[in-house]
Amino acid sequence: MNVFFPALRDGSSAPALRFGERRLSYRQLGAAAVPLAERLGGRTRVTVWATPTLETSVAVVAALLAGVPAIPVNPKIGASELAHIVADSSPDLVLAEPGAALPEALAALPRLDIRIGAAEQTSAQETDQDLVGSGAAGEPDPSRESDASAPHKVPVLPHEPGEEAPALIVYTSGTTGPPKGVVLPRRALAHTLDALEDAWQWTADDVLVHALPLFHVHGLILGVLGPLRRGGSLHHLGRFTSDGVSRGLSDGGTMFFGVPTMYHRLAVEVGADPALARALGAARLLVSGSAALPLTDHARLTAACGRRVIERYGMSETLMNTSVRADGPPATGSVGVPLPGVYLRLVDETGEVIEGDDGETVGEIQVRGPNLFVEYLNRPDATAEAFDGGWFRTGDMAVRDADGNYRIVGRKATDLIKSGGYKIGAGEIENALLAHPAVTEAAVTGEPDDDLGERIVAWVVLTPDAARPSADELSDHVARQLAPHKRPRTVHFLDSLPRNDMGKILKRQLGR
Ligand code: MLC
Ligand code: AMP
Repeated sequence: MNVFFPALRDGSSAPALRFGERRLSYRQLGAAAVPLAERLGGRTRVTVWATPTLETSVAVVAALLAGVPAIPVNPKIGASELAHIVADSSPDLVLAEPGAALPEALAALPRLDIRIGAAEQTSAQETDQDLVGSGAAGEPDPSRESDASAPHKVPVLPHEPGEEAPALIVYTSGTTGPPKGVVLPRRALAHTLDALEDAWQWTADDVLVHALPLFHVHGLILGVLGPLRRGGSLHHLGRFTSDGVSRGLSDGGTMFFGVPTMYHRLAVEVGADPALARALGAARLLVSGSAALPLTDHARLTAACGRRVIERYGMSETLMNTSVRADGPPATGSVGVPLPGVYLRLVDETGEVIEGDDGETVGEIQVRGPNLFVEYLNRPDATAEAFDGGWFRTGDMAVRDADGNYRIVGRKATDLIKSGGYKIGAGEIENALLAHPAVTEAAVTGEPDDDLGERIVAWVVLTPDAARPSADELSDHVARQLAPHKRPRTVHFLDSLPRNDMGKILKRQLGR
């Protein structure tokens, strides 16, 4: 039988999830997620208001058990991006933690609160500590209790769906237009997590520490579903601080996952913080992903704590493709070798496959394997365009060395920006700026930034006679329409944008 989380079936009192001081054992997680999964039966798609909480984790586990695709949504999402996601995915329910104030587009949908408290369906044999589910407010929260003395009770899991059933729909930015919904089947999730078990020797004894958001692949699939599939545990820090990482790793953490911006901040602070250096040095594995980690940060961290950070390379559409192996050579500065079962090739601009491994010839990475998504929701055109036969075109440019390691050297599209590990399309920000009444022309670029990797920069021409907005006002406008991490960090006001004879904006000339 197809069981996504074997440890849930055992229903042990081993720790599964910890957010701050709130914790759930596998038994408690099963007792929360199984009744919820039963209530989700028959739904087509559910939106999850993806705060970094136990509730979000329980909701996604329940949706997986029920075979109902879940759409995790950034709780800081702006109005127009949310309107697009709701219209595109037409969810029939929203799952949220009790008390969460939902924006209009979600408040209009049927809502189910994820309560981690005493269950509605109680039985005479159950003690308070057994009662974890979508119950009434004000009842004891077992996530704050010890599970050690609770009687052993194996939850009855529903029959889980087949491998190709869609599990998650994750929205990701493209170069133009609004974000696309990436439909990820259970097969892709299971394959990626099991390939990482092999590459990282990830076991039930591992305690993963991280502070990633739960509405993208990195934090949700690797960071929550990963430990739960292994029978290990997650300690989520709520928000990223170097202090939190130091404390989390000193308190039993064995692995840390972060984006390069987090590692950069750790690298800046670790030299003057011996406790942080000790904590990082004692971790079994430090993994960076979602963007490139500069060699200077690698070097600073290794010098201060004696450990190497390993990089893995993935994408919303492909989940994980490659990794530096925990049991392999360090390969610092590369994203390592293909994961088991995943095939990569490099293709030059004429469409020819590059056969050599000279570490110098640059080509686009194309990927094939069970880790791939099914389609972009409602976008057969975009899905067809993304594939070259059975190979997915990543748009990432790389070289391959004689040991089979891939090194990413750039991106095909200049209109995709990676800032803080988030992928952001220049086009969606330009459209948001153009929707402001004072803006008549807009161009957006990504400029190098030590902390964020790339910083969003806007170049705007104002409508004659309109009241002149400040840079902050335009930046806030984008944050309100899209999301705070999509706000331009700098806004330049110009009299006109440089264009070629066809009227196309010459972005490379901006700022020169
Ligand atoms: C910034 N802020 C401003 C501002 N500039 N507010 C007003 N005016 C301005 N001019 C706000 C920001 O919006 C943010 O608000 C806050 O100030 C702090 O900004 P920051 O310091 O720049 O960023 P920070 O919030 O500290 O976040 C850094 C970070 C974050 C690294 C913690 O970027 C992050 O969590 N990144 C993870 C991205 C991720 O998970 N990517 C995975 C994608 S999956 P507020 O309100 O937001 O706090 C993928 C596949 C794969 O890529 O391979 O993994
Ligand atoms: P997303 O669409 O948000 O899932 O982002 C996927 C993109 O992140 C990839 O196409 C790469 O450009 C980038 N990426 C992910 N991991 C790495 C890495 N380790 N090094 C460089 N780029 C990365």
